[in-house]
Amino acid sequence: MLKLHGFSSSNYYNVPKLALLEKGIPFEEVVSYTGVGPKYRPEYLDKSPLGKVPCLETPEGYISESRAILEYIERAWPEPALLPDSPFGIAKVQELSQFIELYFELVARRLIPNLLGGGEPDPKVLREVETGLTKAAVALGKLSDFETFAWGDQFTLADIAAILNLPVVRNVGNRFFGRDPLADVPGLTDYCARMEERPHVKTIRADAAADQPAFRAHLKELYGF
Ligand SMILES: N[C@@H](CCC(=O)N[C@@H](CS)C(=O)NCC(=O)O)C(=O)O
Repeated sequence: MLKLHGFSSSNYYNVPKLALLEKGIPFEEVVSYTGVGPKYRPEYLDKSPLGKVPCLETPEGYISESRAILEYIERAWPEPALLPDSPFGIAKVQELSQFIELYFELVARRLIPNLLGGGEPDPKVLREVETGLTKAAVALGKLSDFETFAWGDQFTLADIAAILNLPVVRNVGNRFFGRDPLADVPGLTDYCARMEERPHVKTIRADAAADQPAFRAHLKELYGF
């Protein structure tokens, strides 16, 4: 059986986890927290070379990087499809997924240590993050109207990217800028509310909440916060 290594509080871990749940593929979860290095679980580096989660253990070996894992899952279990069937549709779903990761997740991520550790961010970083997220929020409306799904008429990898990454952006914005950077994206708030009703999204949220005490204890032990 496939084994997914990582932890349920991680948005990146939840990307392949939600894909596996949506496709109904059986898998086992192996809890593995971050901070891997010479002093903490160095053996995990043989599975995921930078110690990042997620990592998927397959009968043929380990795969790190959520995008590569999604590619493997989609090719190995094409049905139910999480990509449209036209080349253009596939490209548009990948475009939106990549847009969300590069211009929202990776920008907001710069403040995650502050979000987790409680310290105040460097004002320069704060300004850069706010500028980047504000610009991306305006552009997002050009890639999706969020009328039904993120792209097209079916649930796709773009929905997975949106559902799992955009809440991080909202948390960072609300905490550090005192506002939701996504509040004015047309259709997005209703879309997010609809997506939260999906049974597997509920599972993801419940598992993330259940993981919080252990993840917090891990952070305290490893980094002291
Ligand atoms: N590009 C990677 C990013 C994964 C990632 O950054 N995961 C975080 C947890 S949410 C992590 O493992 N951080 C630990 C580290 O960077 O050392 C992917 O798509 O899988």
